[in-house]
Amino acid sequence: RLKMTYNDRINYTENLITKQLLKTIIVKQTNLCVAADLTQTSSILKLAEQVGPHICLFKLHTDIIEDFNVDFVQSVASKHNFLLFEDRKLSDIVEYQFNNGIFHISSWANVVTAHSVMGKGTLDAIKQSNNPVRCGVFLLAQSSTVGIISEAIKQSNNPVRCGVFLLAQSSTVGIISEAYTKATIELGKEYNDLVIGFVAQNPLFIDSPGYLQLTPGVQLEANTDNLDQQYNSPERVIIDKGGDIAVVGRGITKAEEPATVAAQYKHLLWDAYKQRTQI
Ligand code: UP6
Repeated sequence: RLKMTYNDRINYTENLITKQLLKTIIVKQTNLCVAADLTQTSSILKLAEQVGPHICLFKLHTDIIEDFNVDFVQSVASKHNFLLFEDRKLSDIVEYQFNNGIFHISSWANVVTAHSVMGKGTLDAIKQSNNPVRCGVFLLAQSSTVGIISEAIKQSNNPVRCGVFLLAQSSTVGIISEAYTKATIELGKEYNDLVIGFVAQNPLFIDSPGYLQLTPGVQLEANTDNLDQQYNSPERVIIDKGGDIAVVGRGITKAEEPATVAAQYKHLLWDAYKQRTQI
């Protein structure tokens, strides 16, 4: 997949969301996904207007939004032709997480992330209420952070008000093992109509051009966010790390002029793609 163009790869997938995403990437000439990790709908809408022309995907963590309502970014998404992405990392009680609560993910998201740790049930639950598929899935195969999440939890939970259980074993037929990444990719391939690709940091599944690699941890300036995040440059992520779509959050959201910086990332990422595919 690494040397192939996005256009050539459309024919290698039957997944309708992957096709739609690839077409958006080609038409807008952008493989940039912006992570809108903001807590107010007004700031998210403002950002969507600013970066909209430069992105293929707009990624949200709706559970951090304080005044969430279901319709709030849908009109900006169609105006600027990008897909809406809920980075929920679904894993537990998925049927309800996907359909219910106050976020109703299945009613508006085109793309969602899932953990493979709980096994097939996660994908089956998404499939049941998503047939025909309207929302594609990225499986988390590798993380861009080092270590475990305890430092981040500790910092905002001091003095300790909320205890944490870290999942060391699952009660489902899970796949926690040294071969987790490999097993995740195998699992994803079983759900090719649902799974768009994998969240990863290295060129994996290179013989499967129908799947997309989503790579977070991208920034021009920083190497780390002083918690666990590890950053690579746009060029490195596309050329060396095998990313097909790069996720940029604070590199753009914290900039004084998000629109200008998003355009800069878009051009660097697209040039890197052209270099990788030699077009
Ligand atoms: N994300 C990662 N690493 C992963 C998976 N997902 O950083 O392995 C997500 C985060 C955040 C975004 O949840 O929304 O990508 C990265 O934001 P940043 O560029 O501000 O670090």
